[in-house]
Amino acid sequence: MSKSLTIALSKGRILDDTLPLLKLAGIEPVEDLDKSRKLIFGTTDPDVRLLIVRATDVPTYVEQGAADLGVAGKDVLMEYGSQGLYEPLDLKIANCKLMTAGPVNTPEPKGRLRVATKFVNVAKRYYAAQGRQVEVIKLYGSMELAPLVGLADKIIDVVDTGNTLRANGLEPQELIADISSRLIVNKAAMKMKHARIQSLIELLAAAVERRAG
Ligand code: PRT
Ligand code: MG
Repeated sequence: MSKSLTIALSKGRILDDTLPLLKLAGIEPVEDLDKSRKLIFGTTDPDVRLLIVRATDVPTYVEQGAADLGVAGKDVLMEYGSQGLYEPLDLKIANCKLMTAGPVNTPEPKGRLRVATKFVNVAKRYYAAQGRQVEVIKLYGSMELAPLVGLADKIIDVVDTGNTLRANGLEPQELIADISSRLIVNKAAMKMKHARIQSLIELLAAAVERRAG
C-alpha cells in the first residue's frame, strides 16, 4: 500500500481558502492552479497530489477512493449524504448559510408550496420534518430566477452577503444550517494510511487554529 495521498478540491473559494491551510501544513502546488487547465497537480510533497473536480463531485471521488481526502461544503455533504465518509475536521472556510428565500413581502400560497433548489434531498428532509407537503423542483443554478418567473414560490440556496437575493427582489427567510467547508476522508484510506492521514489532519487543525487566532 502506497503512502501517497490524493486530495480532491474544487476551484473557486474552496481552493482559494484551502491552499493557505495546506501551505501551513507544508503542502504547496508546484505550479499555479489558476493558470492551468490541468486537473491533477503535484505538490512540494512528492507523496501528495491534488485533483481539481466540481464542488458537488468531491464527495463522490472521496467515497469511491479515487481521492483519499477532499474538501467540501457542508451544504454539499448534507445533500450527498455523508455516511460513507469520515468528516474529521471543520476547516472554517467558505462560510455561508443554507436558507430558504422568497419574494419580499409576499405571503405564502395557500396550497402546496413549490420550492426550487439544487439541494433536493435537504429540501425534502427540511419540510418533511415540519410535516409540510411541498413540491421540490430540481435546478442546477440561477435559483433566484425561479420565483420571479412563477416556477416556484421559494428557493433553498446558500447565502453569503445576501446581495444576490436582494438584487432579484428576494429576501432570506428561514435558516436551515450554518455552513463551512469540511475535510472529508475515505474510510478505507483512513485505515490503510492512518498515520499519514492522522498527521495531516493534525497539521491542518493547527493551521485552522492559527488562521482563526
Ligand atoms: O460553481 P459550481 O456550480 O461549480 O459549484 P458550487 O457553486 O457548488 O461551487 P462554489 O465554488 O461556488 O462553492 C463551493 C462552496 O462554497 C459551496 O458548496 C458553499 O459551501 C461555499 N459557499 C460560501 C458558497 C457561498 N459562500 C456563496 N455565496 N457557495 C455559493 N455561494 C453563491 C450564493 O449561492 C450566491 O448565488 O454565491 C452567490 C453570491 O452570494 P451572496 O449571498 O454573497 O450574494
Ligand atoms: Mg458556484
